[in-house]
Amino acid sequence: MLTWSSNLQAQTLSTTIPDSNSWLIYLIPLSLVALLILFILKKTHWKHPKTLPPEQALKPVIARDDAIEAAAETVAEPRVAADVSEILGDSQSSWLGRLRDGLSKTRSQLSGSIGALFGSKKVFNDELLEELHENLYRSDMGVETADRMVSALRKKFSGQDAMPSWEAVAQSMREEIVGIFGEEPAPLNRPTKGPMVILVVGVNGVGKTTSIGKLAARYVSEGKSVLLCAGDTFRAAAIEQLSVWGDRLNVPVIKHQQGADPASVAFDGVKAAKAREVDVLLIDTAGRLHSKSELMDELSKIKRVIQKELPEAPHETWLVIDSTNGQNAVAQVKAFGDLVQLTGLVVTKLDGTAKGGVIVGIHSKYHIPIRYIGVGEKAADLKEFKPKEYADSLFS
Ligand SMILES: Nc1nc2c(ncn2[C@@H]2O[C@H](COP(=O)(O)OP(=O)(O)OP(=O)(O)O)[C@@H](O)[C@H]2O)c(=O)[nH]1
Ligand SMILES: [Mg+2]
Repeated sequence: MLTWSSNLQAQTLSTTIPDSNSWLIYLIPLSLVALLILFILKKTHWKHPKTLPPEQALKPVIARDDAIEAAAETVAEPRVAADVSEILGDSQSSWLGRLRDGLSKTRSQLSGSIGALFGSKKVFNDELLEELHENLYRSDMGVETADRMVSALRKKFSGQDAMPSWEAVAQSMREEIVGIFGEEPAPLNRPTKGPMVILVVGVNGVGKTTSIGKLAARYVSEGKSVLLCAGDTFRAAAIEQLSVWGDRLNVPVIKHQQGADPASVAFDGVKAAKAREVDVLLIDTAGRLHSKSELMDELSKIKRVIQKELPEAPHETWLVIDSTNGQNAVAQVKAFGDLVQLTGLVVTKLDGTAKGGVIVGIHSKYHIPIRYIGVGEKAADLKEFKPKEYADSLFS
């Protein structure tokens, strides 16, 4: 009876459940189809965030943290990043043209006057060198630099029978200038991980905010993700000015209301930069002519507060100076340098002065690297400082 019923059960089972081999027949093609679907999805939808097209990569990330959410509310609406190449639209050759045009006043002060001097004199003597010294000095190169250049020329050309050609003298001065700066620019203090934080300081009207906008354009064009921080809360117009750059470049801007504590805006900026994993954070600051103690307090508070979020920040602190301010700009380097540790200078408005030699004077006096120079109001008019390009544009 028992045997009969177990046989019956076995028969019933064998008719309703397929054996293990027939399951495999369905399982294998099903798995292959699933794998194929996964492969197609990965190819079409899943990309590493770093490889997103620029217009998507620059879209603000939804922040989870409360502080960042508050800041994210004020983020500018993204626009198409292709605008950046239109805004910059510069090639190396057009930059050299701009640089040459921008330095034309200083060049005529140097090459024009000194060239004419060499054309009018018949003998290479102390009198000629004195006049040459005077011309160099008038370009704001400073006494030490003028001394150095004159001694180099004296050493090279004194005692020669023939008067040296202007071309030979110009070549000598180009070499001296490149020698003062060195061939290679000082390396930037880059973070090993996380955003590079650049704090931009300077007195009012020197071109801080405009330079930040121009720098942002340049970094975006190099494929970097950028965040701007409106740390100048003194005037509503200053916040607006940075926001306009943010809109133009499709770059988010962290900002608070006018009158807010600049240190807390900077703190939100660093926090957002970390959360969004941006490459560069540029922090604008107010350009009031502070008394020294107020300036010290505000800048050191900004530094202290952002270091709570990112201990090694700011990686770079750049002082913006207006070259048309001449010796006043030199004094600003000293004043700010005494208060904050400057890691670079941005020298603006070289197009508006015959005293563009001030760059050489400042560098040989304070040995602070010149990071960027500005030769006009357009975004493409600010570029990395290269001593050879500068020297070639001055003496030609
Ligand atoms: N010609 C010329 N103008 C420049 C250059 N850089 C900046 N400017 C102009 O200088 C003016 C002041 O620039 P801002 O960027 O507002 O200066 P700021 O230092 O931020 O000023 P505050 O915020 O008031 O302290 C603007 O009209 C800029 O267009 C330059 O290299 N050449
Ligand atoms: Mg400003």
